[in-house]
Amino acid sequence: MMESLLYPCVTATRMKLSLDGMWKFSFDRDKKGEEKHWEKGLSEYEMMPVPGSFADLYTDKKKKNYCGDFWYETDFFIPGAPEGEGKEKRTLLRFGSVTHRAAVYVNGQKIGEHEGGFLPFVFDITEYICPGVNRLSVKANNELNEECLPCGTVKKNKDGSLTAKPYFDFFNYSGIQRSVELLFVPETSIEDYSYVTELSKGEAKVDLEVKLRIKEASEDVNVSVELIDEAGKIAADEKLCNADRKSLLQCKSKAEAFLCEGDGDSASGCSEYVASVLLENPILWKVRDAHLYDIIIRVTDKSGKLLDEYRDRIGLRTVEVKDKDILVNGEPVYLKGYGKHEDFSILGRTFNYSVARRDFECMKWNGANCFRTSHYPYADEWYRMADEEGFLIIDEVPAVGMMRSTHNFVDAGTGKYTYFFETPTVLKLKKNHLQQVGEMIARDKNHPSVIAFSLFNEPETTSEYAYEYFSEIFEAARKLDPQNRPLTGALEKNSSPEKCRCYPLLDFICLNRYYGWYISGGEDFEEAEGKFRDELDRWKALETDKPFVMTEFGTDTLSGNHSLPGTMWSEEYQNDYYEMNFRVLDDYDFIRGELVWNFADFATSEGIFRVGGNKKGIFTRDRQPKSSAFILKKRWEEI
Ligand code: EVA
Repeated sequence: MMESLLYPCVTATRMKLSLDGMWKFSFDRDKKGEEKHWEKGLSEYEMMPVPGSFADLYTDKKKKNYCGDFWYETDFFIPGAPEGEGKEKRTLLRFGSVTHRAAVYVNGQKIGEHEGGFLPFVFDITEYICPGVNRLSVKANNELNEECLPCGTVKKNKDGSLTAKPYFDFFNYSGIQRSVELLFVPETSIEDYSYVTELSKGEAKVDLEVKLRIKEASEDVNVSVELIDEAGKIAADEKLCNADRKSLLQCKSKAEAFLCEGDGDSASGCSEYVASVLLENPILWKVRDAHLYDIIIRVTDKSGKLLDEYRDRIGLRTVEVKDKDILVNGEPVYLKGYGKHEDFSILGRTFNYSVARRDFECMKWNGANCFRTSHYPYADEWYRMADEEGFLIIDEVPAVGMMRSTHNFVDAGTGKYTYFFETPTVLKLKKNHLQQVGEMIARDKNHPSVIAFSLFNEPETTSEYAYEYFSEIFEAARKLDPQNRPLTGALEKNSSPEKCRCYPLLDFICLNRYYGWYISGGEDFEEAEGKFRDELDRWKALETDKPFVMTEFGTDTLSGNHSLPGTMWSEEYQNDYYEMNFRVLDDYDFIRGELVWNFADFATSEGIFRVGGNKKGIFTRDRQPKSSAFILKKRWEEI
């Protein structure tokens, strides 16, 4: 059974302990670590920060670009529980992410594996630990292939070493890049919860569902939920319902409600509790005007003894796509903002509160309201911050590189076809893709900031094979989100209105287009506008009745490089490019958003197309504005 992906919290019944710090670290160049029993203790090692991306900490190029197996190790201390206490707690080990895959050992015993480098995983280690010092070892691997996300390949060098060859345009940062925690949770515990908001005049109906893990199937428990508003008041009176599901649904209780048992799977010791809560004059979560409620879920036994308590923050809002609009709380919203990366100098992809805080500050400064987590789910904290700030997120699974090319950003416009979805590897790839869609939605479903899930970036969508592949992915995803959010994916230039087979699967259509950069750039810039208009006219002619969002458009720009007239790589050229692109977008009413590429300059593999990384940032890598930031500010403050 998959352990709960709920964000860790400390409450009356739950504790957590951070394992972040300096861990032992060793590259395993010959992949002999297991044979040599490194899980029983590393004999040779250096120290490495956790969380951290190892690449940019090194001065040695072989180490920076290391590809293969590598090991981490740390010790943690478990205090002996006083008699009678702690015995009924389970100890869970949670990794925010390990890129791209991990095998985990506690005290030399393997406790599990996880595939995918951008989502959390949790193991129950209760049976593997003892009071006193315990050893935790992780064998990680950062190789790329076509069966796992994100896609790529590896090159074997003469000396036997490997070099990652991504089919994507960002550096293959790796390591234990997010926090590691021990969680102490009760035996009978809250596994998961979800909520769906429906709005009608002056009222919000909130349908709650709580999943419990019950220690003994026969255990009789009560589940209650309390919503607390920003003033610290319980948002409405209490009303209990302790009937079966039918009478429960008729029972419209107020903000503090007892949840009643639904169709749980008691065989697995898991049961579901549901309730409908009716709030009068709810304070809604709005775009850039966030209001949150604290939610406290409690499980008690029949005598009233508290068994488990979980706390979180939720926002009441609805999202839907209707006609050509994206509606939040029934009102059309125009998405303004960025495709981003988790990327910063030295830190690589490590989550850092200060960097994230600065990013929100910059985005707010120039009037943005949205970002796409291109090209992978970000650390939990990004979403929590966006919830507080009223930002909208298009949450993307790491399905990037589904075109066999290490320069796909260039090949995207050429009509090149690589038979990606006609290869036997797609069966395993699909399994991994489905798993990561499942984990992403399980993790992120309760964030009001998340308004859509993006299930791919720039795959080859022109074949029947691609259609079959993605039909399954979309069908599966539609069953997973209790809030039934819009699903989308970002299409590259080869996915033209005539050739793309997959756009009908999307609730709104996301386009990545570089007219004036990869297409008709430089001396040919004058032709770019006409070509861009021509394509949008052809989309319009399809009468899809769906909103479109530009999810990428931009130019590489070296900060401080000036030229009059604007020439490629200069700040003036970036300004000319955006002015032209905006002129075009403003003429098409089905465009419901513009997310420019990229928020900031970011690291990539080395190459003749990249000068110290991708320079399409509106901000430099250290988050200072290029001059186009002011153009966006002016525009977005007016829209
Ligand atoms: C670019 N183009 O060329 C971007 C890439 C991005 O960084 C794309 O989706 O089409 C990709 O990852 O700058």
